[in-house]
Amino acid sequence: MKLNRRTLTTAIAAASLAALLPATALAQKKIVLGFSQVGAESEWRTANTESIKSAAKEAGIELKFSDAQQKQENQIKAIRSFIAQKVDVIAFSPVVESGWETVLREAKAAKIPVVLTDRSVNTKDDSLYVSFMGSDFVEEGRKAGRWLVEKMKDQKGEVNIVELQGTVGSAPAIDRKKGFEEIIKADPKFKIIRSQTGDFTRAKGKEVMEAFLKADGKKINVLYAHNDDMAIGAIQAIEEAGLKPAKDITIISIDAVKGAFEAMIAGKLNVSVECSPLLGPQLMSAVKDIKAGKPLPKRIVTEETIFPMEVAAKEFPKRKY
Ligand code: GZL
Repeated sequence: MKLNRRTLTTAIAAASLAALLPATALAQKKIVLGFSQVGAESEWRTANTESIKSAAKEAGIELKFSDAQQKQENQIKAIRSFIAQKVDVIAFSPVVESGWETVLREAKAAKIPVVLTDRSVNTKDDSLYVSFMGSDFVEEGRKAGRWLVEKMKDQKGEVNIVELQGTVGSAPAIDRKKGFEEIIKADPKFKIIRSQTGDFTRAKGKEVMEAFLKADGKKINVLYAHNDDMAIGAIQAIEEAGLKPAKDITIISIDAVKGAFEAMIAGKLNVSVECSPLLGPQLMSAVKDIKAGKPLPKRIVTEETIFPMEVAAKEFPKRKY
């Protein structure tokens, strides 16, 4: 191909200019992270979003953030958009466990590394993501079960439990149910008499608890809610039914958000199992490691504890979410 003099001159000028660019300018090209968030369905999610946004700012990482309003198709659209924009890394909290392989293969084909945060995906091909960082939801369910077994150890008769499940098909809903049942099945006095999704929201939690109370009111001894928002909604329904939450009905929940501490201090919630949303700093450090070519563990588990109402007032001032 014959280059005319003009093109040749321009090419040489451009090459010399690039050579003059201080290396730091090239090295300082900002890392671009595309993040697809589940939605804004709970206090936990709001705290998780805040942690990611503030940590990206702190780390000098350019964040492209998308809120999927709890719809998988919106998350898939967002991931495709990040691929088209050629971001450096993609991270997301999958709203449900299944249906991700096609879009994750597209990210792999585009050579864009993917980090799972908070919730994981069902896949046989774990080369589709670099690392999954988040809580052990089965263990959270076990902690809830162990607390109940201890609380009811002197209870002779049946313990009738109603369960507010999280979003159908989501890892936390599946695993929190699994862990809780693994523990209570050891004693036949524990019976889950009703179980239905409240989709992790206060409104739905209240609505479903109203239906439980209408059907089984006086028979209900325990409510096991997969998150604090549904528990708080259910507390409203229990009070409107003329019953005393945490006394007439023992209430166990998960997340340990501010609203849960307020309910425990008010004597309306018995216990909340911690599930930390503060994944932002860990995610940004992982993104930087990926860009620096450093290996990451496939699974990074968040360390967590449990807060019974008796310690709520003392612990509340120390809480970060
Ligand atoms: C758990 C997270 C769950 C929270 C809910 O890591 O995925 O989703 O428990 C939130 O509050 O809606």
